[in-house]
Amino acid sequence: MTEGHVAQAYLALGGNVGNSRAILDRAVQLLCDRPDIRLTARSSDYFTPPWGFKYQPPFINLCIAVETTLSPRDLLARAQEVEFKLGRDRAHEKRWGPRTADIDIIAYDDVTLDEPGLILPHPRLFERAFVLLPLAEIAGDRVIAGQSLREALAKVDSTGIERLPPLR
Ligand code: A4P
Ligand code: MG
Repeated sequence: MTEGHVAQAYLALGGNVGNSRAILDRAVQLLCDRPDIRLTARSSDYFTPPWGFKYQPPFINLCIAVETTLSPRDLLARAQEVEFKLGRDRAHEKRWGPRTADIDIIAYDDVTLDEPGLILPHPRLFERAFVLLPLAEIAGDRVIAGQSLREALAKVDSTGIERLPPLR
C-alpha cells in the first residue's frame, strides 16, 4: 500500500444462514486478500439474538478494522462482491431477514456521506448492540458522530449477546 491516501475503516459482519462462523471467517479473508486493503484488528465472534425481524435464527456478528487505499464506494463494491461470493442472494431476501453474510461499512475515516446506496457513518450503528459490542472491543476510544463507541455501547441493550471463544 504505497500510493494515495490510506484510510482507516471499520466493517461489521453478520450472518445467520449456514455455518456462520466459518462463512464470516472466509469473508474476512476474501475482503483482505488484495494489497489495497489490510486487516489491522478483528473482534471476537459474538452470538447475538436477532434484531429487527425477530422470527429468525440468532446471528454471529463481528467487526474488523482495516487500512485501505480504496475509496468508500470501491470498499462497498468489494464488500458486496464478497457477500455475493459467499452465496448472498439479495433478490430473494427480506429486509432485516436471514442472510449468509452481510457486510456493512460502519465508518471510513471521519467521512460523512449520504448518497443513494452509501451512508457514512452507518445510519443504524447507534441502535445496534450487535455492532457496538464487537466494535468497542477493537476501537472503544474511537469517536463517531461525537460519541466514543464505549459511551454508545453503554446506552444500548446487550441482553442475550455472548462473546465466543476463538475457534482455533
Ligand atoms: N448501504 C448504505 N450505506 C451502507 C453502508 N455504510 N454499508 C446500502 C453497507 N451498505 C450500505 O443493504 C442495503 C443497502 O444499504 C445496500 O445495497 C447498500 O448500498 P443490506 O445489507 O441489504 O441491508 P438491509 O438488510 O436492507 O438493512 P441493513 O440496515 O443494512 O440491515 P442489516 O444490518 O443488513 O440487517 N440481527 C443481529 N443480531 N445481527 C445482524 O447482523 N442483521 C440484520 C440484517 C437484521 N438483524 C440482525 C442482523
Ligand atoms: Mg447490510
